[in-house]
Amino acid sequence: MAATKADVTHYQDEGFVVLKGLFTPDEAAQMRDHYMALRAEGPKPGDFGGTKDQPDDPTHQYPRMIQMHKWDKLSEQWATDPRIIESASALMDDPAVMIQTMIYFKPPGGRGQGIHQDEQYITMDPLVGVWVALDKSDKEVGQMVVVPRSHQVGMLKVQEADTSVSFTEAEAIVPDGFEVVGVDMEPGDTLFFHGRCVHGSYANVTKDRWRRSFICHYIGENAKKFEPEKGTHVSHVKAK
Ligand SMILES: O=C(O)CCC(=O)C(=O)O
Repeated sequence: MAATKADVTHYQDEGFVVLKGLFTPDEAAQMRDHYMALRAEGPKPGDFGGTKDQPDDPTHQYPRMIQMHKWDKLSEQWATDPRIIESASALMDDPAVMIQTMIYFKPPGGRGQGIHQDEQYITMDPLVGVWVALDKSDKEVGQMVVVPRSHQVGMLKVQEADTSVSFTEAEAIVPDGFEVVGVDMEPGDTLFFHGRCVHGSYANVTKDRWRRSFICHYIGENAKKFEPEKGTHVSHVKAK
């Protein structure tokens, strides 16, 4: 069930699209169980628990894993699933090449990630982010938020994020007139967002619900690397 023509139009106009039920709830549960088991094995290369100024953030106990496809067969299989590859290729209008995998656990009380454009991290275009919900994802658990049509305004400046709610230290400065919108998702629903669509999340304010997500990034086969203008890359914000 790859992206339809209507999905492509929505993505082009708004900068994101949700493909409901791209993965089944059973597949989402399998991913969840798999990554909890991997996490329980202990530290993995590239673990990121967020800025150190909030030592009580449970994300430090459940750090985000990265590039699992390099050492875990199932991650590679899920990240190259034809449902994602065909959809990402149609949305970018360029054959999709997988470049990054991540699993963000966001346990109860876990911080979110300051809003940003992915091209403020990965300076390649076209780029698409793919976010598979592994749990029910709503406002309370710190669902994904997006800024519709922000992909049309070019690269935005960055500033220091509020690290009491963001586990990363930089965020995009969103121009006036744009709105931050939450995206409700069920396990298996998959959000595709343009490399310049501002997105991120707030904290999980529940005491007992997790918000796990499998996140991958793809570039177009014909993507070009670009030099970020001063003040538009997350590395241009001082690390805490
Ligand atoms: O999962 C989140 O809360 C944010 C993820 C994100 O912004 C990203 O992977 O680029």
